[in-house]
Amino acid sequence: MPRKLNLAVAQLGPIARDESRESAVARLIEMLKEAAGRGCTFVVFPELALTTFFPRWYMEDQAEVDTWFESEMPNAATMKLFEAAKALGVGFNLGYAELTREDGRVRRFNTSIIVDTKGEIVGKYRKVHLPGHAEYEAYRPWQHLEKRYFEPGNLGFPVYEADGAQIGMFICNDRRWPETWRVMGLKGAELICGGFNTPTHNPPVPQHDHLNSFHHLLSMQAGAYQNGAWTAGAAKAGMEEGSMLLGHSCIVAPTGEIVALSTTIEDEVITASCNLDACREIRDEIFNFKRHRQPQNYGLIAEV
Ligand code: CDT
Repeated sequence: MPRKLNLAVAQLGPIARDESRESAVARLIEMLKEAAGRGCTFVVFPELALTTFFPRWYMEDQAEVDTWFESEMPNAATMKLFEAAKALGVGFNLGYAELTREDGRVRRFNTSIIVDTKGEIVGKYRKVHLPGHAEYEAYRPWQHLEKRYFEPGNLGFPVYEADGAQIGMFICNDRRWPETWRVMGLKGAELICGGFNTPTHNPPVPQHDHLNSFHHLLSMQAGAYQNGAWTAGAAKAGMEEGSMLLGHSCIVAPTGEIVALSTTIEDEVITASCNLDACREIRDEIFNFKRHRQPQNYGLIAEV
């Protein structure tokens, strides 16, 4: 019997700046229920899924910045999501802004977690590749201040076992980097998933704007095929506070084939039945890392 994971990706439409976390969580729970109704046992939610994409605004007051962060997980606003997941027997991957005290100082990360079907957090990832800039740039209609508000993740690219599946996470910009996928591929990930907030206008290179979806799907499909893993990406999509965000949430098979794709830029659940054993076809026969990799020639990739 092949090992099957009934997987859902829950895309969010826009979250307004003044929308409460409670409201966002209610939308996530609605989609969790829909996914459960379709027989799914794991749901991928977007990056920073509890609030609007706040790095589009320049803020100098750290106290104001910190209002966008969570210092506990679960917390009062998200507890209902954890309870619903446990009651429905559905695990999930959720992105949020994390404020924590580590090494004697306050630290802020763009974070995601894996919660299993018992409602327990079994894995955490902190975004490694932070795009954008750290200072105000007047020419941009919207800022992209991830480099100001977060520090790069310090957990590497871990792979966790959750309900019998080997699962790793990316967060948005990470998906464009082959190193992200390869490290988790080398660790045996069967599903590599995450969320994204991708503005369809990129001010430094507007001549690429029309290629936005292509570059997203190219990255998701290459990551899947070249590592023999299922990949899943959940968008925060649509016109959010005047900034258009890409949709095209997707589930991709280890062959690189897109098996589910969102068709709206609103809250939308897409699903696929994922044969986890299909990873072996690529890992054994095409990209058999043990037999064919030549790491003695790859040194430059890991040098600064
Ligand atoms: N959220 C996020 O990482 N977005 C980036 C935008 C890149 S342009 C600054 C992305 O790679 O989709």
